[in-house]
Amino acid sequence: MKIESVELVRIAMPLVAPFRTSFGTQFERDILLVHVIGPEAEGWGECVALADPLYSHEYVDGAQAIMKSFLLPRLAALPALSAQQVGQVLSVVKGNPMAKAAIEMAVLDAELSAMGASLASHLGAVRDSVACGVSIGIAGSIPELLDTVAAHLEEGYLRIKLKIEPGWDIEPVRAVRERFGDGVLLQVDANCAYSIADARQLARLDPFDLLLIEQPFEEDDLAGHAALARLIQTPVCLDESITSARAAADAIVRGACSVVNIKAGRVGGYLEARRVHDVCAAHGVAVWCGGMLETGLGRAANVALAALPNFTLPGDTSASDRYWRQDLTAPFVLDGGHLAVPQGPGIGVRPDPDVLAEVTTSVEKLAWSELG
Ligand code: OSB
Ligand code: MG
Repeated sequence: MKIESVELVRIAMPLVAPFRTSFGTQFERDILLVHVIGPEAEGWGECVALADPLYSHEYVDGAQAIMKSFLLPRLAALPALSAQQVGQVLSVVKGNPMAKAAIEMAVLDAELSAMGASLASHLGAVRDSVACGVSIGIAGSIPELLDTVAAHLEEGYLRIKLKIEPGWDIEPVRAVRERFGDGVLLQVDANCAYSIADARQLARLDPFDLLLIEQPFEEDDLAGHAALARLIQTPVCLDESITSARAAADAIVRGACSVVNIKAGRVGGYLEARRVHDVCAAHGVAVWCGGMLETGLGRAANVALAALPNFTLPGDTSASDRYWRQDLTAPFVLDGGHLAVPQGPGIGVRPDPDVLAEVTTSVEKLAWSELG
């Protein structure tokens, strides 16, 4: 794959509604896109780092800086580049998986586009549509939450995930169960807001037959998650803690989780995400595809990933209109609770030039020959 230049494109996209989690509220997304341009093909990557380092240590300004100073120069110095090499070459730089993942996604998109192959087929997809859930932020009140859940069930979402934190856990779950019944697939996500001292409180979720509780404790607290898993009936799922395929294997053998949320950005790319999928499958651990409030670009790649065989639970791969009034790509539309897996070359979608122009806040254009 030959590259002539790369553009680091920053966009600002207002969310249709504020999204509140235990770590903060997102009103809009400030997103870094990586656009690689070569003589035969071009490719797009979406960096999922948020504006502030609150979900993980990464943040969007830092991601742009590390790409420019350390990641892109290492790739540009190679005599030739393939997507498959990106992870290996960049592994000498510590951390920064979201920055690395965005570059790998752009190179993969360009390379597969040149070959006429879809990302889904390249990753090993076994279905042409994926089951979708929706992640619902912490609401201002229980009635407000119930209205939001009702609207999403009406739209056809197959699973509801409630964000929780101390003071907003048992009551919202109870209210949703009472109003919508036992048939609704329901799970919760704490984004690290608890500690093992809260085990008794979290055990109070047991009667509500949740699919799982996602990341109750800090990222590095595998021992705590393993202890909790022994104390409560709700299956423990990890998000923030799963930083690689090795971390997934480690968490599983230690009994820290029985379900895994896979996010390509958090593990350094879609190719490592596939390895996480494979490790979990080998251990009989179900996985589902997480989300980071992506545009249609990242969503396209997530939906391709979610089409792999061991993605047996509905993902946080919601339709475009759950996030944006106007998506950057042709919108993803829910059809019977499912999104169609893009079949075109590469990630199968392209930014709409008019929308892109409207939301772009800056473009940094770098010549490949001057980076290496
Ligand atoms: O923990 O899964 C999370 C969004 C931003 C950061 C972290 C998380 C989330 C979500 C939203 O839950 C998932 C989505 O719909 O994209
Ligand atoms: Mg999560």
